[in-house]
Amino acid sequence: MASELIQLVDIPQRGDFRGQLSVAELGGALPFPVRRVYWIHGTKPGVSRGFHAHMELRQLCVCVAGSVRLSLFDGRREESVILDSSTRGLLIGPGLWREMHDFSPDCVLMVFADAEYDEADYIRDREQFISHALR
Ligand code: T46
Repeated sequence: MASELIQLVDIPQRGDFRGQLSVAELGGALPFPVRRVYWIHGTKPGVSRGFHAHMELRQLCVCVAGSVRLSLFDGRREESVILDSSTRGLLIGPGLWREMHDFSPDCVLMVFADAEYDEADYIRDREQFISHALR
């Protein structure tokens, strides 16, 4: 599935008779050098996360176990996608409000980011984000 907001990239697969092996390599699935990797797991039932945008950060989100619904909003349009495969990742560029919903109990969402953690890069107020996005 492709749209302006939802950018999915295929993760190269190197599995064989022993099982699966997925590779996220610069110049392949990763269009940016990775400076940080984090993963979200053990999410409590009914909990949603995100509710912010980034001013500069670029990320690739890969759901390596279970499933999660990710929605993106650019200030005008909102689209969502279910991530439930370690063979595809969602690229999230700057200037997009993101929310994560419907985590399965076994969900492990791995995120590759192009910068270290910086709280100053976050916009956590939705109205402020909309003003920023529609400037
Ligand atoms: C994003 C979505 C997809 C750190 O100290 N270092 C880190 O690298 C991260 C990611 C978070 N934190 C701290 C900041 C908060 O005190 O961990 C706490 C939880 O972070 P937050 O509430 O921002 O988590 P999510 O799941 O709402 O959002 C995260 C990322 O922060 C964000 O960049 O795009 O996942």
